[in-house]
Amino acid sequence: MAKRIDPYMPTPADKFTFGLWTVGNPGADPFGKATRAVLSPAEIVDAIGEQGGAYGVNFHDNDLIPIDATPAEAAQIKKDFRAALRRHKLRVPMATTNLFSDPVFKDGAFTSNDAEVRAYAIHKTMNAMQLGAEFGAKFYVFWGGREGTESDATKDPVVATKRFREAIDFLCDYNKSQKFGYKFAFEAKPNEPRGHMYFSVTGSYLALIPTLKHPEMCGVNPEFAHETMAGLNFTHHVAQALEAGKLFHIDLNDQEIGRYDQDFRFGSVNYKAAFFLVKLLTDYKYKGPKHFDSHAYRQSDPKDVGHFARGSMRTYKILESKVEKFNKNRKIQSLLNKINRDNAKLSKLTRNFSKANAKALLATDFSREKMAKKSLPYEELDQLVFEFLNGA
Ligand code: GLT
Ligand code: MN
Ligand code: MN
Repeated sequence: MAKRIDPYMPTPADKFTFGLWTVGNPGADPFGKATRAVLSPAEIVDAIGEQGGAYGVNFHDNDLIPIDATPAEAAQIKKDFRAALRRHKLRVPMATTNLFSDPVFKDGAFTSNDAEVRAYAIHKTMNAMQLGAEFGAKFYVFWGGREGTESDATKDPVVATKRFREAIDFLCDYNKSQKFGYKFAFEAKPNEPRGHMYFSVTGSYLALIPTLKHPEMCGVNPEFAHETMAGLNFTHHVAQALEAGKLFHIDLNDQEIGRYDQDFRFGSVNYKAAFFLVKLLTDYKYKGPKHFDSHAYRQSDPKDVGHFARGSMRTYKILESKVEKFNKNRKIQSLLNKINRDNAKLSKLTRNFSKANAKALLATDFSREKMAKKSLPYEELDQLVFEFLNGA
């Protein structure tokens, strides 16, 4: 009997990636110790590779090389890591710097009030960029984990913005001078670990980028949990980045609004929000890596961590196949057609300003009452979405 092919089996073409800190997360939290063994980078690569279908593994400098490793230790770790990547045909698409764990960054890195700390943060990033480049990384993520305040008495937010820009401009030029070929991707977060983080939403970075020295080198890495923890609609933020040509990378996970920083498995909390995100990425042909920045529940043993990793990829694939069906669903599409009413004559007038268009528009007679009476059967549409997603 022929084997049935699993339609949801991921392949490297899906560009699913995991961070060393995600599958390798040992389950510690602010209230309790680790519940799983700490794995070496090579062991984490094995755990990811064993699931099959992943594209790559990302790291912070210190996920791979501990901050106080000797040169000999570093060389051995790199050797083992490289061998594991080869074993599983995994690559390193993205690298980043840990600018948040060490006590030196207790009050920020690029925005610290201390010029010595700011310089050290840039120096650490330069070395981390070198490390990522050794493994072929082409995306470089900046998550400002400690950039922010608890009390606004402590820092001037305008000065902080200028300091952040200065650091990025320096590093963009360094990227050029070393010919690393990185694309920088900024990741926003509203809070945790700081009380108030600078650049709290993706749009904050979209506004910063045009003010940089090398805006073409810079884009964003939005994370599902981050806008969501502030109660915002993540998909809308991603859409704005996409539309601006700035969606370089994306972090997929899940989060309940109003709770602690959960980093749950993608799609585990809000199925509907996950579906509309996958729909956006599919409809607009997002081609960058899809990084699962999440970790298994604290209760999970290593086998269950495998379910977490496989589940993350399967969920995406399942939602992607739903998108295709959604876009072909006759009832849904005919409703959408009804709702989107074209008017070629008026659109021609408003597309571009000209004195003639302005005059014609002012002379147009609009009936507010008639317009307001046009039906918008959104209840019908949203119920169809529910029934479609739940297979009724
Ligand atoms: C950290 C954070 C993530 C960032 C990582 C990159 S580290 O786990 O919670 O959102 O993407 O620095
Ligand atoms: Mn997160
Ligand atoms: Mn992230």
